[in-house]
Amino acid sequence: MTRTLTRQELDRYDRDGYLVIHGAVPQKRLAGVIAETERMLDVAYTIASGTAMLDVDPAHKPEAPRVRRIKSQHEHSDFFRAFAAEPLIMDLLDPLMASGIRLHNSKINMKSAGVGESVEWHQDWAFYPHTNDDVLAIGIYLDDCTPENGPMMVTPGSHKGPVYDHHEGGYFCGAIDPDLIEDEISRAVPLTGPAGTLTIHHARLLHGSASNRSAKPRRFLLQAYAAVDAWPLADLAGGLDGFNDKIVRGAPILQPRMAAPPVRIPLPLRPDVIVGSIYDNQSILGNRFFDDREQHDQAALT
Ligand SMILES: O=C(O)CCC(=O)C(=O)O
Repeated sequence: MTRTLTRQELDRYDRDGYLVIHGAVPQKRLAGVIAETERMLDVAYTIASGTAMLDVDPAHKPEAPRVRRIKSQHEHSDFFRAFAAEPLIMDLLDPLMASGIRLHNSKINMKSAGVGESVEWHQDWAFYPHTNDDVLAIGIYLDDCTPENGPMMVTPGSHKGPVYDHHEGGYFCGAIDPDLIEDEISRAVPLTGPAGTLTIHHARLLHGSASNRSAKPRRFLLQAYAAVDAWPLADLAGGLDGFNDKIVRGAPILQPRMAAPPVRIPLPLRPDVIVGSIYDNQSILGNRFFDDREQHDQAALT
């Protein structure tokens, strides 16, 4: 059984830029997602450093794996390729994307108990500006998420505000100097809920999350989507065929819809930073909001 967003939810999404839907993913479906996630992590015991699929912490060792993120799970798993087009997600998003739905990216942030790293404040839009901003991400908590284990924090309504600079020293770093958004951060709310809770957040919404110092893991699956008529300004990964292959509902078009949302191009990249790791990318931010970097570096030494 699937459902679409109610009128009330659509109004809230428009006003706040996010939604939290408890119980959205049935237990049986969630169990399948968790089983496939765990299967993909098995390889962590055989690798000494990060791969195209796994982003690992500097303290990672094959005998004591520390995976921060599974990257682009839809490219490495048939299960997740299909899950990108999961009807329960598609039917929810349908009224938000009239021209069809294209997957933009996928990931599973692991935020393991006691060590899970923070994600500094950012807007996804800064990473992938498009011709219009019908761009969003759904998240599914694979574990119960409480204020203690690093919930995603969001600032309601910020999707209608400025697009902030995500550069440091002239390079794109995927994070905002917290001094620039002090007021916004002070009114942020945590998105919590039991495992199976589904979140939707607009690509321009300000968000971030603290490290997980609790004894409970907080795994969070994210799938980002753009309306089929929203075309990326900064890259067309995989050429036109690859781009069109990512359509999960609807048909290809060659006429993007042009709107006028504010944009800033996420370039240049610092040459010594690993492309595809938000953690490495954000590590060049001088003024951090979440204070785990020191503890994290300490852990990496031990
Ligand atoms: O895992 C989180 O809490 C933050 C997710 C996020 O913003 C990201 O990975 O881009």
